[in-house]
Amino acid sequence: MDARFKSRDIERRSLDVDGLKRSFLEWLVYSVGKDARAATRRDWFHTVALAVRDRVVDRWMDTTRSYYHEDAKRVYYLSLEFLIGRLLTNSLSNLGIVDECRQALDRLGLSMEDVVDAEPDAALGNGGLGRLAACFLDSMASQGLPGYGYGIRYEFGLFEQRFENGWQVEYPEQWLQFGNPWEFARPEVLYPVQFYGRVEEFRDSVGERAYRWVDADRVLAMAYDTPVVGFGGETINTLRLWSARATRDFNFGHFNDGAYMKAVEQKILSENLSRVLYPNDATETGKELRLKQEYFFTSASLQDILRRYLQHHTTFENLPNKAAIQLNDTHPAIGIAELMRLLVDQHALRWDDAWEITRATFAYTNHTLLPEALEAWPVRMIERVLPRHMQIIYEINAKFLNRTKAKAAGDNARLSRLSLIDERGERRVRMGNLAFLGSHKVNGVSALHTDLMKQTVFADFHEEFPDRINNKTNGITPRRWLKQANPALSELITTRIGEGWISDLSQIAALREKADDVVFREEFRRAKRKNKKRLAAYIARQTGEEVLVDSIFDVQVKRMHEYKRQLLNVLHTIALYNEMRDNPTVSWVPVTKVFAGKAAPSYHMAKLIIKLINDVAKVVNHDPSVHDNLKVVLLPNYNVTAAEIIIPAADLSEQISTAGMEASGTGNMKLALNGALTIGTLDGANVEIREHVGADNIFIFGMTADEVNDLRASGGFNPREVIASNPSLKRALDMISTGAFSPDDRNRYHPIVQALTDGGDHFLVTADFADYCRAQDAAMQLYRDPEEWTRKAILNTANMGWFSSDRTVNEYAGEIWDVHPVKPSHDGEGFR
Ligand code: GPQ
Repeated sequence: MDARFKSRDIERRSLDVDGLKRSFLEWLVYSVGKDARAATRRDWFHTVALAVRDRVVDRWMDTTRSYYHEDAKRVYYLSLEFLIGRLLTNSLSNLGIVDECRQALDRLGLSMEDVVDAEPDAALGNGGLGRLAACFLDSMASQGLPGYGYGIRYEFGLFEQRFENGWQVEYPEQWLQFGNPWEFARPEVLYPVQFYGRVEEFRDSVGERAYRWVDADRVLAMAYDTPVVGFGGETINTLRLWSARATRDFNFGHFNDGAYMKAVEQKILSENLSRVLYPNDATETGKELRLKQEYFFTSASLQDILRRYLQHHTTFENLPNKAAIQLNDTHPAIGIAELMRLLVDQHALRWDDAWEITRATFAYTNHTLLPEALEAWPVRMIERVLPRHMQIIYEINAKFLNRTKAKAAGDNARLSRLSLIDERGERRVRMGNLAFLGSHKVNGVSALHTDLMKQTVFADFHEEFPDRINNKTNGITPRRWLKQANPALSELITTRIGEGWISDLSQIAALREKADDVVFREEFRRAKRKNKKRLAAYIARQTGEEVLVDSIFDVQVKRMHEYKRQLLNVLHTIALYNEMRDNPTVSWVPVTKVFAGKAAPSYHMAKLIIKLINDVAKVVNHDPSVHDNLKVVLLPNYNVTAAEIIIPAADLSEQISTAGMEASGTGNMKLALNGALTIGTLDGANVEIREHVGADNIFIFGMTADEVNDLRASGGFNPREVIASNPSLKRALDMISTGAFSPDDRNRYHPIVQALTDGGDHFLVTADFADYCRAQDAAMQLYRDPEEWTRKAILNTANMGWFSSDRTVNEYAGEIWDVHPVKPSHDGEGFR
């Protein structure tokens, strides 16, 4: 081999400062096409990302090849959302070369922060569901589990949120505008996906009735692969995202007619499939394009999974032993009908065999009990878009109901609840029921949520299949959410207990005894203060507002949703504002209320709440009578990157949803791990967080899920009575309703006041207000005692080990997937 080639080859893998620096310069010139004098920050980001990617590729291929050679059972995580955020720090950190990279950049006169900040935030998701998928990818790779992510390569991620005159305005998020250095396009990995057309019945070679789907439109799914670097860089897994391409013969007829422009238009239209992420969170849309997106990525993924399986097998009975497919919510649930179609129509399996294989392969995770979020596609629409799948769904349903009917002994109400078809009003396919029936395991995402699943949405199915529902409490990756986002605290932790916690978060329990160590407390506070300064600077940049670093940073960051009750927090803010104004001589604990979160563009109430927060901020922040003791900020465009700055700086974590409504929450875990004390209801995973951190180290308030249920069952309550009996609540609401925060439009908040009063206050904001204020007071009193506060904060961090997504993923691997770690062999050139 040419010696020059060889040395460059080695250089590509070198992990020391000199080697990194040399390859940065080489990449800058030969791949980005700039010299150091002309290079922009973005050029440097691309340069560094490409050089880092070089260091990943060999091990990535080793990993893939090891899975292949061992014919290992793989898990396929099908998700319409992956909220991965930036990847540069993540890759460097998991490869263990952050410092080397910083020094190499330093020698080139560049700041690491500038380079890191030039990376766009990959927001291919809305909120918790999408971020969970990203945490799972990290955990699977970090534990050597053969796990693949499958999703859509949206050209536009979740919209960029700006505030104009206090209102949310959405702008397109063009994250791919300047190219994506992490991905590899795979133009040869291409699968056809069909829509529309009709079904033809025929007799197969042995005279059996068979079906084929004809006259359909066709698009192609093209793969883009992103390496997923596990901690330590041993295992590099794959996130495969599909992009829609028009077929080459697309409407060839138009060309013959000379209607060239029309053909090109058609091509553009068919590629719309992967254009944009739906911005809904925990709501269903019922749009045909969304259904097509779901089928598009599911079908392509299944074709890819079967192709991989068939490399080693000639029959399908071993599919469940070689592939576990996890459905992240019902979005890919059409895959159950699609796998049946592929097995029965294309591979000529008998129905019953195909069904057994399908059920043994799929598992389903439910993420919400909210009825408005449960997908139900009109039968009419599925019949038109996916005619063969509609037949298959009918067949699955008929066989199931026939078997149940005998048992149900004429209980028609029960039968109609179990049906895959909702016959009330326009007939619809209940995707949750399909997912349940077509899976061998169905899980909820916190202990409470799983219990409620058994009692509510899936009560009948649970009775029918008592072993199917199981719990897998969510988790978060400690790599991104502690090591990378909070270097100050992670370095402190590592100096005291070593770095084992990074890959085994249970080891963080060793910090418990440090809670009583005054020196450690001082250092813990110093780390928090550093993060608060960083956030204060960010707030100033983003909003122009100066906040006190020594105030309580009281943080509520999450999607804007009525059930998450940002309104409860706003009402407390107004009440506190009034108290401070009424008692100017009291020495108040200064408070900074930090909000961030996007509202679905069509969710008018959530957008009105955004405007209210901004209006309240305007009044409070400019009122000299509160002496800077209270500040309110709503940070724009909350995303993973913003979360990484906000979360490490929080003192108080707001987890205040109406009990029974938040399936789990994962922000609650990130904040507690970073040493924030939680103020929260007994909802979702808050219940388990309390068990782990201890009831003394968390501020719990409000009604329980059972109490909420009983109250609603007994016909609700009268919010007007509650309001009348609580002067501070009454005053706050009166101010909102009379325009104290909206002098330019005094009726602006009528819909909010209406919802909280005559509307019946469905989310029980007024009902929980008094107890919430009591908990807030307790938090403020505690904050006056920094030693005690810090002790509790340390105990939060120390007791959050169980909430690592490594633990969660291991539970899935052991109890649902039956997949095992594979150690990639990195031996010898021949293998590369
Ligand atoms: N979740 Cl159904 C979403 O983020 N989007 C959704 O569409 C649905 C659920 C969340 C859920 O609200 C949180 O409580 C969970 O922690 C999260 O999924 C992950 O399970």
